[in-house]
Amino acid sequence: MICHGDIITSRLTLLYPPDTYRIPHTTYHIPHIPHTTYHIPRIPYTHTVQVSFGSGSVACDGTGVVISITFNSNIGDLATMTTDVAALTGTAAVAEATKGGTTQNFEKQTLTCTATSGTFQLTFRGQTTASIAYDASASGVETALEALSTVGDVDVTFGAGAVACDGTGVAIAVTFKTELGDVSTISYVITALQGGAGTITVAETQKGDKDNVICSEKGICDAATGFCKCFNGYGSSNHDASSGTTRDCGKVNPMIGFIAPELF
Ligand SMILES: [Ca+2]
Ligand SMILES: [Ca+2]
Repeated sequence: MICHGDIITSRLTLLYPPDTYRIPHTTYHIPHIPHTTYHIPRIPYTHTVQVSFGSGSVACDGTGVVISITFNSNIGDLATMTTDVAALTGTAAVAEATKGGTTQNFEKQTLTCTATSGTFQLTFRGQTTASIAYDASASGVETALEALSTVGDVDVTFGAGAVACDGTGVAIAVTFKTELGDVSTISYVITALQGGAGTITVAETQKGDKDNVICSEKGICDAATGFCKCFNGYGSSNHDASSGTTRDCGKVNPMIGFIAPELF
């Protein structure tokens, strides 16, 4: 069993970019898959960090060096590190610079349409919608966007009212549910909007920061089908940690099985 051998060789620490995984003394299933694509589930107390100095190239000096430590693979608000300076001529202090978060966000863009007649079009990633009436419903705008080959699933809501545009401006919130990460900004065509006098503005109200990686790093992409073959414990998601139809291995399912005792 190839995977079995890897674990023995690496003495409980598996190196696989971009993270280092350390297997704890607990029960996890090791998938039986080829060495070159071996991966194991992300485990809460797995650690890799990035370290940088605020200045210079040494960790300490007579005036104080800021050592920034970013926890790349630990999720959430972590306990503050402690220091042992018994063997140091000097002092060390620790402060939390940025609190770790547990959620990632879909991109949300808000268009404000001000017009009382005519039509407009929206463009995303080079594809442009059919004409959308100034008084289209939220579902009408959503359907127009989802007809684009560059858009999978978006949610569209209005800040007020039931029409896309009015004389004082309607906020049209577009949330990208399948285009992950920081996506490009929607642009628009307004030459037919209120005889060219209508306006649309666009603002990114939530930058998307959901990861967009092959099979959520929890499976193998089958190039022939374009679908993921997920490791045990992972399945299809809705891109938001719940069950869905996207075969991306982004849903955590109950773990089954255990590591053979001889591995420890
Ligand atoms: Ca939708
Ligand atoms: Ca963006």
